[in-house]
Amino acid sequence: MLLSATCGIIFIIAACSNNNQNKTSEEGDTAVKASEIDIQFNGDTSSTGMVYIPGGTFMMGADNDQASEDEYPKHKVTVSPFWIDEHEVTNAQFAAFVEATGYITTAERKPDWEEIKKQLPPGTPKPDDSKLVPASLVFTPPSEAVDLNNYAQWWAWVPGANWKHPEGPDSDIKGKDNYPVIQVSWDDAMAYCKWAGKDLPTEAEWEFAARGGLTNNIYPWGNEHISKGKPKANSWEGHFPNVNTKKDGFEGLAPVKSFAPNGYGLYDMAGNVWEWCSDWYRNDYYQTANQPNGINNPKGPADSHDPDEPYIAKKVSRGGSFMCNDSYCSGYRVARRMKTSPDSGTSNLGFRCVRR
Ligand SMILES: [Ca+2]
Ligand SMILES: [Ca+2]
Repeated sequence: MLLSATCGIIFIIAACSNNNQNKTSEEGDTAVKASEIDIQFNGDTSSTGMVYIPGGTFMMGADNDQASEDEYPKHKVTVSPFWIDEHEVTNAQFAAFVEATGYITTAERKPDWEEIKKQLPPGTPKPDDSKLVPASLVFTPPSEAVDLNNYAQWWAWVPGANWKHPEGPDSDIKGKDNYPVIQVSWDDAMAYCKWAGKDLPTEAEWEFAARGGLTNNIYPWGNEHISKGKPKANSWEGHFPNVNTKKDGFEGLAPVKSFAPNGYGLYDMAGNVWEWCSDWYRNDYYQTANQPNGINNPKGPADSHDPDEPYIAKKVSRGGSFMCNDSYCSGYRVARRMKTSPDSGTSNLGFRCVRR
């Protein structure tokens, strides 16, 4: 449960307080589904803004005693060469996609109770209609120290929150063209990829790229602890989630490329926003991926299982965010795995793309 910081609308039904019940989405209650929007490739085959990753063989998984069970066993993986975005997809890039396609993100659509209840324990009552409105999960830090096992204390289901209004209807992204886009679901990220003629990275591609050509390294930059030396990533410094010392210069999101790149020239592979991968999440997947001769270009398991929330199918995300520190998730480690339902958008989750 500790790592399951994000799990979409399910979460409000279980626990989340709604502190904006009387606000309505300015985007309206559209019920348009992603599949009803025809996304066409924009025709741009250039590699502008992307980095060539040579491919190779590496040991994937746990590197230190902070590793959680799902990072074991460390196992041999080979990935073919690919291209990957040098930074997280930005608001400006996502805006261009929406402008070109008319795409409407998950958070801008009215949730479908028939779909939601499939992800809940049988018999879960339907939530109040006031909660089944276009909305997204917004980080709302408490003023006092709280029990880190209860993430409902720092997440709020906020009607009207979406990629253009990341903290709710009264917020916007003016002047933040070069910030990572947030409040985007896995479905939204895949729609963007389709338009861009790209794909989401597999979990193996992501980790290979994050390691930056180093071997058995804990972080994208090597093994020096994140809090030592000069700031290396946008993380949470201080006592999570109520005290943020901003030692790295940023309380919340940072513009992309605010910190030094890793050995492959990739920015923010640690911190800023978590990044969606294409794979389903299974806590035990590495046990089946662990083959004597290694495994080539793994694409993840055929289905999802998270023992913490067994009714919810989840996709993998990687790299940690501005909300990560050692007391909570240490998500900036290259081996750290996160799991999130594909219909969820949050304040600390974005993506970058690959082309193969
Ligand atoms: Ca920070
Ligand atoms: Ca990142």
